[in-house]
Amino acid sequence: MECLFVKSACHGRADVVGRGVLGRVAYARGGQPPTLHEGAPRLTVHMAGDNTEPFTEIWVTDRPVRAGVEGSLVYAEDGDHIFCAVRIDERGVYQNAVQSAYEQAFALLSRLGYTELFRMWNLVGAITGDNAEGMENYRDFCVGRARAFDKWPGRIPAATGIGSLSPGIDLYFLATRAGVPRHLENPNQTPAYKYPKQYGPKSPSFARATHLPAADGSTGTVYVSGTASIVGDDTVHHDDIAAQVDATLANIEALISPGNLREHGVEGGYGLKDLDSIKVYVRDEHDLPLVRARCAEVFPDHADIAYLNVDVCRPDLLVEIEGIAG
Ligand code: 3EB
Repeated sequence: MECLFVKSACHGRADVVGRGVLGRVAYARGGQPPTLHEGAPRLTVHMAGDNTEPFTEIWVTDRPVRAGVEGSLVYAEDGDHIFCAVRIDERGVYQNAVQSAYEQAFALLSRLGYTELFRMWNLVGAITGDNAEGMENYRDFCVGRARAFDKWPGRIPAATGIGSLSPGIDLYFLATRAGVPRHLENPNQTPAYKYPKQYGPKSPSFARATHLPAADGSTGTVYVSGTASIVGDDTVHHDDIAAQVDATLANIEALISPGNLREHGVEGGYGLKDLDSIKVYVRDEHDLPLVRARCAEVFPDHADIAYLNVDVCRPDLLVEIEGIAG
């Protein structure tokens, strides 16, 4: 399985043609709920605006794919991996709908035998705005997700939790067979699921990264969660975008370093030059040039890298970065 970013103009790209598609996520200037499109799940999320380019993230495989719809979930599986997407429409309070969407996804994964989630994306409209009861939408979301995970025997994987530009919540998941993933924490950050109550009644359910082994015994793939300028549980470098970018990059480096992988029982290690499928979320449009310049220096020239101008889940966070090391 492999992740590709495709600009709308390159539809017939050679690395997509002839391969199985597990899912397409269009990062676009408007949203559409998930459906089956040309035999594969497609979800369109409102994440691109005037300052950033739309693109489509495509999960491809060389194995045969079977796709389906179950309730509001759309999914495709190849025997090793499953992609699954669901949209939660705008409402006054999200927690019950979030819990139910997660539980439906978990039930599908259990039924089809993909009992280990290894990556999830949570794209939350008005993420730092308030719900109908005056609770921040992100905190409301975290309550529902945490309740679903409380009842799930599997472990908590890497994730992105980030703003989107329309109301409602888009979720998509990747899962695999039991016993395969290892979930990683960052020695310099408090595990998010142990954040203190000041950040919300239920702490965010995600790991800093998830590792999947390679078939040939090499180091394998590390799915790096959305990472921000947080040390311990504190936001550091308020109002300083350059310093927040550097603290974020330092967090990613520490997370994927040989020392931290060894700590989690994984041989080998990675650096920023091993990242691909990178998404860089920037809150303020006027910070985009600085962030683009810094990322161009540190990430490989050949990497797929997308910039998104959206809100981050704490008002004091100016940037969040995710990627895949391998
Ligand atoms: C943080 O480290 C920044 O709630 O799924 C990053 C990745 C963040 C995932 C989530 C939130 C989530 O707390 C925010």
